Amino acid sequence: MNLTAEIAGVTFPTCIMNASGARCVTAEELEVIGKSRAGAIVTKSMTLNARDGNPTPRYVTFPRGSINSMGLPNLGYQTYVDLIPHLKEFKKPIIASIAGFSPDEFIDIATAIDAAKPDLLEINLSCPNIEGHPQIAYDFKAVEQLITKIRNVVSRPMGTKLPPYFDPVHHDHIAKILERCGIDFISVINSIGNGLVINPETDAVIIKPKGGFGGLGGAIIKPVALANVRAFALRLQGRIPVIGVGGIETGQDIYEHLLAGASAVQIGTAFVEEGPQIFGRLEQELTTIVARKGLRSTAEAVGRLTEL
Ligand code: RRO
Repeated sequence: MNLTAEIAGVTFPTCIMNASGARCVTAEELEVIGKSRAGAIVTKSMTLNARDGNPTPRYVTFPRGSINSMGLPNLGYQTYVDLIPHLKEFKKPIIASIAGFSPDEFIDIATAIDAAKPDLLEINLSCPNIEGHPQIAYDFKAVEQLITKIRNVVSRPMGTKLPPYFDPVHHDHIAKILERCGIDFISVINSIGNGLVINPETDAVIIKPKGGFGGLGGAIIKPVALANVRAFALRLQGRIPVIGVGGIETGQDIYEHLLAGASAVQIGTAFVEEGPQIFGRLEQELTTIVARKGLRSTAEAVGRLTEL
């Protein structure tokens, strides 16, 4: 079975990789991904300076989901710049995720990381967990201004990590902006921002930052993820490939993302919970399903969803 994917001219040995944020902060964690069957190494979103992140508990699972408010813990972009040559030894694409607290920070980080030649850059416009810093992706004017500036300093393929949108008008609007700005791929969705999970035994929230509000992930978010993959795939028609993220625990979930129009997928909560062996398991499960459908490659499944 051919499980490869091609995104922005880069070939991925399989279409299954980690999502930014999941076990990908330290050199050791990134090496584990490199040695695993993951089809790429995706870094944690990197900021100008190293960050410890928010106070704990800041990531908790509950039945069929997770809530996090990590607060961008990462080693600072320079450490990742220095690490990229080593990570290239694993012979799979490297996606460097970047996040800034101002346009100038985004530009400084993008300039430096671009020079280190990761295979692709993923611009995170959708972190929900920093107090005083709203998710940029919900401010369409700010998105266009920021992406235009970053595009000017980046020569590598460059995509954006988007949050879920909940109205077709918003999908229309953001898709047009991404096309105008020369974006090479999108990853959808980031966690569903600012959910609240309550423990009825303790009458308390389950994570500490932001009064218990945090980004939702895991199986419960799959329908929202699929809707966003589908909405963007229909609008972008392959001109900008879509990486599907959200709610993937099984090969069946990946198959659904492919049908909706994802060319590749990223695994967040399930990778955190299961560890690196998840990539081999998902590969096997996906292979079985795609073969049963009579297809020779996962690429053949992309966008085949039918409507009633
Ligand atoms: O670090 C985080 O709190 C975080 C980030 Br940057 C993000 O993009 N998405 C998320 O769920 N958590």
